[in-house]
Amino acid sequence: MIRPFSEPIYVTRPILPPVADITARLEQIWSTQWLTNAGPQHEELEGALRRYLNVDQLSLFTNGTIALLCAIRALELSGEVITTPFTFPATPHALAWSGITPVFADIDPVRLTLDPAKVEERITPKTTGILAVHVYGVPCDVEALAAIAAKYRLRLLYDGAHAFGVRIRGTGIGSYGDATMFSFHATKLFHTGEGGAISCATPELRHRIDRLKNFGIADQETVECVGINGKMSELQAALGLAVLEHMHAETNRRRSVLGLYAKRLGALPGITLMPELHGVESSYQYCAVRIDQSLFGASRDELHRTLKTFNVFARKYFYPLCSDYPSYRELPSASPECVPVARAAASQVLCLPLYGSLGDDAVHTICDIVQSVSSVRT
Ligand code: T4K
Repeated sequence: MIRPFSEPIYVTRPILPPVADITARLEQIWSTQWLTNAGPQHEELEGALRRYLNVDQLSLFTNGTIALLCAIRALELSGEVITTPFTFPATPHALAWSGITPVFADIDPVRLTLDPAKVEERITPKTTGILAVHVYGVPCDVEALAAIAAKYRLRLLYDGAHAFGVRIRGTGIGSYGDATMFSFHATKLFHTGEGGAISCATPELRHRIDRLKNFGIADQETVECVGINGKMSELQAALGLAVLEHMHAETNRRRSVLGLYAKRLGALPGITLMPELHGVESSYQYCAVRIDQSLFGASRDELHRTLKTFNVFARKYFYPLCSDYPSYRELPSASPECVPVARAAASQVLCLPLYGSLGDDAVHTICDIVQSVSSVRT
């Protein structure tokens, strides 16, 4: 008999460095009395992350969504931007908040990222860019999207909220397209509590982004453009520097947990794990599985409910589809026949718990529950 967990098991848990590491950094902040506005912790973290992510230009932000808004403005996107419905609300919302119409295109059935052929079908004279998402850290087809962007002279912006540390044949994921947003929310592999960043292709774009996140201020007597406050504080940066020390251990442990899931669940009928693409280093952000009810013997929702009864809080990222939100469902591109692959994915995907402090015993128990749901019905 499988016993429920005595404590809730969540989809993720943040890296928590020893409190002493944070207080040591807080003492530095206290001694300088410098709390925000590109202080020493901020500058140190920006440099460290530029190296870690293997990107030339990086700008830190107070969260990923504001970062996305500033990138959209810096790239002068307008009119229509093609994006995926299979994402977190922040992606289409950042477009809508910028007065842009999100145009949904369907996704690739394996990667679950934008399908380049479907993107091309959605281009109109009003299209100014593509906002693609590296879902669960699985990279988009970056070459195909770059070719489309070049052919139609579109801007290419990536939402890399899940893609911290992903590399394609050694190249940092943030080096693709015009710019990439990273989220450093507490639920992310690397985090600063709340936080984010934009990596971008040129120093000129970086300069514009830096201006936009600081009210457009160029100097004490010059305000160059309509900016906003998107700055990361010294406290956020200090947490990030402490968290960064643990990345190696965390990714190793997550790799091992994912390996255990793959070993236990990989051969079960009706369960598919996300693909490992050749030459791609993963972000180990989520353990997403797809449930094919006809083979598994139970639906994704039944599995989700059963896991809850054992105190396991898996998550249906991303259900419902963004194109089904009241704010977007009247858009022509949101109609169900336009996004059938995304619709199927949203009904099948479940993110199982994945984090460094999750023990092997817990993973085995979660797999036992999954197996029991399947075997009861088959
Ligand atoms: N683009 C994409 C593709 C994204 O996924 C996101 C954010 C963004 C853009 C926007 O980036 P930010 O502006 O957030 O930087 C969470 C996060 O709030 C959100 O950042 C994230 N995506 C999304 C995928 O997940 P919820 O509503 O699922 O969070 P919540 O509070 O239910 O947390 C999930 C689980 O994590 C909890 O059950 C337990 C654990 N947890 C959570 C928090 C906040 C902790 O252990 N500690 C914590 O402090 O959205």
